[in-house]
Amino acid sequence: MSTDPFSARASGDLFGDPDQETPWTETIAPGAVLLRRFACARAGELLAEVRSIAAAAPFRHLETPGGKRMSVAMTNCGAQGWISDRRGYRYGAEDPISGKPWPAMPACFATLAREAAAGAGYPDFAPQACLINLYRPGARLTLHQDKDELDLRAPIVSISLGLPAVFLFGGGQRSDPTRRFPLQHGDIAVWGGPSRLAFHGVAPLRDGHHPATGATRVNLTFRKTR
Ligand code: MD3
Ligand code: FE
Repeated sequence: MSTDPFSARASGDLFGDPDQETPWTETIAPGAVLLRRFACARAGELLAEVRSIAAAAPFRHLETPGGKRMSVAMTNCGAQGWISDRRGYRYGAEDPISGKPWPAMPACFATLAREAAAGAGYPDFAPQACLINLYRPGARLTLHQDKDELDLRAPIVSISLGLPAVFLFGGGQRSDPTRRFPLQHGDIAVWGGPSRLAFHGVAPLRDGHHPATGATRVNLTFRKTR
């Protein structure tokens, strides 16, 4: 895949945009908070960092332990990165493609993730891992739990950029009913406490164009892995 994941038009510097929306907060379940449009003002800076991370550690389609190719393309930055292969799901310090450490987590990533966690009631969040998910039309994440982290007391912070997606949010059992939440460019979700092990997924991405990312959605998830 190309090292420049977005369209040529993707500059996306919304700072100072008079159309900038004022952020607001929605609590969707105990411990789960949506900070709507919270990342809009910093989206251009975040996406420029994603580009330079992808130049060093390209987006790739991982294989599940069952041998299926994931439709979402992934890369990582930070001390630890999430990977999947025939041997299982895990965190590791090196990119298996290059054998080198994952690119460092940019200061603006860590700062925004910490601010978002604090805004949702989780002070002093210090993420070790940032998984970067790239969705093209049709890409999806089936219902799953995030349980590869050793410290489940810390929340997960998720930043959505580019095309909108429908987030599926269930309960503690796979069979629990799911609710659907549209996630837009600049939305941040924080999941912790009683919601930390909730089943969740992302519905297939609809085709479209976003001025900041072209025909893609980018999601950053920040985690404390141990
Ligand atoms: C709800 N990513 O990478 S993060 C993932 O949009 C993942 O790419 C989604 O799920 C994406 O694992 C959304 C949202 C998220 C993360 C952790 C959660 C939602 C969660 C943990 C508990 C409940
Ligand atoms: Fe997840």
